[in-house]
Amino acid sequence: MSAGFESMWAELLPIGRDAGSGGYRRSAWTGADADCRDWFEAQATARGLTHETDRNGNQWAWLGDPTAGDAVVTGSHLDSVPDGGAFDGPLGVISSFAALDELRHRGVEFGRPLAITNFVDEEGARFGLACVGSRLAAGQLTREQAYELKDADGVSLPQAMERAGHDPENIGADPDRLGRIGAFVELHVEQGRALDLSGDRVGIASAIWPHGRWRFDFHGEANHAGTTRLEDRRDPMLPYARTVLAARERARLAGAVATFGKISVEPNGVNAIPSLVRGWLDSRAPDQETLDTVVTAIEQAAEEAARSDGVDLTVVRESFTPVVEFGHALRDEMARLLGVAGHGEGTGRRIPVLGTGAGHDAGILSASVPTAMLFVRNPTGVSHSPEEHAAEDDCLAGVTALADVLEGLACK
Ligand code: HGY
Ligand code: MN
Ligand code: MN
Ligand code: MN
Repeated sequence: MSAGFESMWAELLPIGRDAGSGGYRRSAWTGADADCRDWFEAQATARGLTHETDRNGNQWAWLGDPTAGDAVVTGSHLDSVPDGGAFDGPLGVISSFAALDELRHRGVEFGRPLAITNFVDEEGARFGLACVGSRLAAGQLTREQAYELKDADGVSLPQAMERAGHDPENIGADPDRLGRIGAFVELHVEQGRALDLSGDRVGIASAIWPHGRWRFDFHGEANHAGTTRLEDRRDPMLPYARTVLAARERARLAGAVATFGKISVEPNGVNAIPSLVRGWLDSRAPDQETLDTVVTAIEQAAEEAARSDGVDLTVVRESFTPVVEFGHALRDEMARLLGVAGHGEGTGRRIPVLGTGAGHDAGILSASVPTAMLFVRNPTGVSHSPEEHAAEDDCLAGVTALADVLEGLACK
């Protein structure tokens, strides 16, 4: 990797990495997150950029006047899912700093302010809602709603912010700040294999699938695991298990995806039949109608299963992100700039344009700001796992592509 890229990677890599799993545990407002934020500020300062943390905890590193308006902004996030990979988020932030280094090396002259961002709490791993920092800034999450968010230990978001040294008093919409952004480009490791299959190093996002998170609460009756006859049980684990299997089948039939990846059981004892099994569904689909169909089918299957086991069920939709179609103006300009710069020549094809089922801050911001995404090839497509990977030369191709886009957008 180029010296700058390599040294940034080497500094960031150990932060929040679990020695056992090799995965990352960088939940928002934890110690690991604080170390990542310190790293971000040091990178900004080392480059003479003006570092600031906005009211919602998002970090910005500015080149030029932050108040001038029409800024070109690039960046991503540094937090991770539990035992997440090294690239999801950090590749975008490191590539942004490396692309700026490349532009300075080219000796370009900037005609617009440039900023690099780290959006806080993109994964939503701790408080259950993804993209908290960008949702707050974009007014898609109110201060009141944010104050309701609690982690598994009952620590509220504002408490966690305060303990991490960030005053939560003024969290909320930041229209002036977003109004000063003329274009936002997020580089991200692809979370899928489209580029691997097409043989391209980089690609452009067309859309983000509609997706959401639903909480299924199966209420049964706690009882003794050893003395309660099977016919006398109201065991919520059974309808939960049936629902997990039904979700996979309904998603397969609908051409969607559905995952029950998180569960909580009360009282959670080996020798106790649970009183409550709480399961979280993450479901996504290429379009809204398919998503509605598959979630309705899963809810119906859960209700039938609960009824047959004498268990009560409540379903709560905890979050939802509608389909994001990235605007053609910036997306096509990015494709033009990449074409002019010769990206894709190796394959003789135009830069591939691909949809994704993964949510991103860019998806949230696209409602307020012209936004585009650049993907870097992931040879296995694996993400949200310690196995997540991107090859060195693909990462550097991503940096060059981002630099070419930023030069075209921000320079005279
Ligand atoms: O869940 C997502 O798609 C994103 O990685 N937060
Ligand atoms: Mn992610
Ligand atoms: Mn991400
Ligand atoms: Mn993202």
